[in-house]
Amino acid sequence: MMKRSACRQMTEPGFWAGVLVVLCTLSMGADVHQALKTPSVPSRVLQRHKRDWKWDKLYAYEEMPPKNPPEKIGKLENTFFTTISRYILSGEGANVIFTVNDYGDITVNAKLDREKKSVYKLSASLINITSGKQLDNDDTFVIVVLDINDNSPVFPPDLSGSISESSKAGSIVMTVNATDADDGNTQNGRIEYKLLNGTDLFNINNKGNIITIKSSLDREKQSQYIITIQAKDMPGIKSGNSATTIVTININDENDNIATFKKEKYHFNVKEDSKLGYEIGVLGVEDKDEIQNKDPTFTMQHEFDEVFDIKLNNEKDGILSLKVPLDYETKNMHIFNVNVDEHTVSKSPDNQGPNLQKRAQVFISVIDVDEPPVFSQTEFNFSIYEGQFKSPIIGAVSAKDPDKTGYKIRYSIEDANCPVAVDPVQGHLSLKRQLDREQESLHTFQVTAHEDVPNGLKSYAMVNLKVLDINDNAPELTNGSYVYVCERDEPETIIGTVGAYDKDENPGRFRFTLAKKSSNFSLHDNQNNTANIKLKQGGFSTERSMEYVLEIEITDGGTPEQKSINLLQIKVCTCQTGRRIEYCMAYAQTGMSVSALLAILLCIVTILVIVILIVLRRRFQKEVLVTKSSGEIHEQLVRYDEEGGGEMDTNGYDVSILSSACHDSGFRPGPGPSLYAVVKKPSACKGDMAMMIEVKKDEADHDRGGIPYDTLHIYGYEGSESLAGSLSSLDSSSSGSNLDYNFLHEWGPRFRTLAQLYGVDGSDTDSSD
Ligand SMILES: *[C@@H]1O[C@H](CO)[C@@H](O)[C@H](O)[C@H]1NC(C)=O
Ligand SMILES: *[C@@H]1O[C@H](CO)[C@@H](O)[C@H](O)[C@H]1NC(C)=O
Ligand SMILES: *[C@@H]1O[C@H](CO)[C@@H](O)[C@H](O)[C@H]1NC(C)=O
Ligand SMILES: *[C@@H]1O[C@H](CO)[C@@H](O)[C@H](O)[C@H]1NC(C)=O
Ligand SMILES: *[C@@H]1O[C@H](CO)[C@@H](O)[C@H](O)[C@H]1NC(C)=O
Ligand SMILES: *[C@@H]1O[C@H](CO)[C@@H](O)[C@H](O)[C@H]1NC(C)=O
Ligand SMILES: CC(=O)N[C@H]1CO[C@H](CO)[C@@H](O)[C@@H]1O
Repeated sequence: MMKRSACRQMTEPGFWAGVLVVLCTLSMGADVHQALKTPSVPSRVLQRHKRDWKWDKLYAYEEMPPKNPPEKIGKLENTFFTTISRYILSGEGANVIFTVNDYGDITVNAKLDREKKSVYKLSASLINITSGKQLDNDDTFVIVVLDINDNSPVFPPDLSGSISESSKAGSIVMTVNATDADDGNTQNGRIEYKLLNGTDLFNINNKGNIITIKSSLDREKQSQYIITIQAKDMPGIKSGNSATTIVTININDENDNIATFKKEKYHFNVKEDSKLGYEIGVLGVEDKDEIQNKDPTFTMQHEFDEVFDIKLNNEKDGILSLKVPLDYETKNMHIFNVNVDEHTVSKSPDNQGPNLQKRAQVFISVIDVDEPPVFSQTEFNFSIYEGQFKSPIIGAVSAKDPDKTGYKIRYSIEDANCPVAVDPVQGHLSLKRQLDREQESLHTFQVTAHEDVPNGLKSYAMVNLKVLDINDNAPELTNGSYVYVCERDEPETIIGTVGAYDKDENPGRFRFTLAKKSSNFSLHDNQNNTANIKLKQGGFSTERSMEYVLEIEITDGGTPEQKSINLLQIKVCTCQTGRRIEYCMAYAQTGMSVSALLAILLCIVTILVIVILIVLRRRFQKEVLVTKSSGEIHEQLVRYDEEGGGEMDTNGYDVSILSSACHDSGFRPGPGPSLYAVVKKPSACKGDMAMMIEVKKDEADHDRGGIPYDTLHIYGYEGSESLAGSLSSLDSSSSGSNLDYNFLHEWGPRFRTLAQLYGVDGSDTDSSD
């Protein structure tokens, strides 16, 4: 049975108002279950045991303070109930919150909270007190906790929304959802919303909690609004629990303002030597929109847009820069108009009208700067024939001072190695030395022009001097070494092809002829810079050790014609079929190299000198030494590459000079053996002779630039009373047997062999000197 006593307890106002509403609904005869729409409470529980268990729906109000005696909320009834049986409760809150007495009355012993637990599930059983036996099957039932309006709506923290400034009236800004812990199926848990301020601009529909705008907003006027919203439960009734929150609404920017100039006139100064792209200055513009919505475009007066350029900087101001260099001497002031415009998404009402500063005047003063000279060309190209020297002028460079002062210009070439000199006043270029195209065909150098004042400015120009070719080189034979004749070659066989090469440019076509006719070979000019060597007759054999040499004259096609005679060796070879070489005749003797020849010559000369020394020695021994005053000094060189030797070769040296060298008794030999200069003749020459030899020896030792160190130097010394006689070994050898050659031992190890040949005994001389 539902207890209706609660209606009597509605004493506290406000808080209990919600309960009152519920109860009044109930008291008006409506089914509680249907009114609350609680599906968890069955309309008829325990249909099966209808005859056994019987109770009505059980409800208990939340937040009721426990009473004494505890409040009865219902009664358990069972058909098997007798005085000796008893009801027992089990399940949620059994015997603590809910208790049952001997008569089946269920009471609440504690304060309930629907927001914590809204339904309690219990089961009841009936037992025989004496036997303790169950008298009926257990059955379950529920106790529903009824809601009272004990919770207020709660807003989420930090509510904010945004809307674009051009949005139309009625556009949605945001939704605001507050929550109420009370039963949402009752008015206790339902919420209505209300704007407490800002209602002139915003609207909130009290059910859908959607905030809309009443009219378009202008971010440039106010970019953020803070409004207070109230949420209240028990909609439609003045009482109820409420909460308020602050909502921030941001207005998003749109490009709805056009850009305008901040000033009517802009003045700038620019130096005339400013580089391209130089930033002259800033044309400040005003645009109330946020930076990302600033998009000004500038248009310049015609023709000036070819000189100047306007770009946007990060602040979306116009940056005026140089497109072409300025020249003070041509134009020292530039005045022009610039228009600014902007395409906007929408139009802000406060940014329209005819008085906007959409045009500005720009004044640019060009400042004069002392500029360096300017060459008439940045690069000069000249050409001259090689080998010329007398022809004085190659060409001329010229430069001017662009300034008003117009200083004179002086020219110079800073590179000292440059083969060209420049006239400092006229700028004429002339050759310092002859040029050779074959060495360097293009000379590139810099000419400097500088103002003829102290600390004058300089500028440079490149000059390319091309050296033109003249035919000054004779042609040469190429790849002649591949020409050979096979033993089995028939007459008219082409045994090889020769080509020609010329250092000069464009020599025209080479012509080939035989300088000396050959009975065995002929030469055929192919008219294409090659010539074929043909065999006139066969029958060559490697047996006969012959090497054939053709003298080929090659003429080039230049003017003047240059020709050369080239030797072409033709070997005789045994060949397999197809002229494949098997074996070629070797020509060892004739093929001897020049260096080998030189070496042989050197040996011959050395032996010769030694012989002369010996002869001299013998002569001094034989003859009575005659004191001589110092005389003329001769110096002659023996050259290696001269043929022959011996006394007959008077070109090489003058033997007679040597013979008189040390008849002088004052001769003092040098300290050690050193080729000819040390000829040690006991007490022969004295004073200046010895000095002379030392000086010459020293010269020879330290002369790096001259003749190789191993060249034999012969220094003759002849006194005024020269008794020059023959040095001939034929003359002197006959009496040589009784001579004392012991001095050879004193000359050191190089003369040991000679000493052993001529000397008496090598052992006793080692200790001397
Ligand atoms: C607020 O509740 C409505 C429905 O009641 C829902 O559509 C909306 O998404 C909710 N908004 C927020 C911010 O939770
Ligand atoms: C609304 O009230 C809040 C809090 O008092 C205040 O900060 C805000 O500026 C008010 N808004 C308007 C539009 O008056
Ligand atoms: C000079 O010659 C070079 C090529 O050698 C050429 O590139 C250049 O244009 C020429 N300059 C002038 C001014 O003729
Ligand atoms: C020799 O030179 C000529 C012309 O340059 C060429 O045609 C020919 O093939 C050469 N011969 C050999 C064997 O290299
Ligand atoms: C030159 O002429 C000869 C004979 O006409 C020919 O065999 C050869 O191939 C030619 N050489 C060149 C390089 O044209
Ligand atoms: C030509 O060759 C023959 C051998 O084949 C030789 O006897 C003769 O001397 C050669 N003539 C010349 C000019 O080399
Ligand atoms: C109603 C009922 O069953 N009562 C029984 C309770 O237990 C005692 C002792 O077992 C019985 O004598 C009663 O008949």
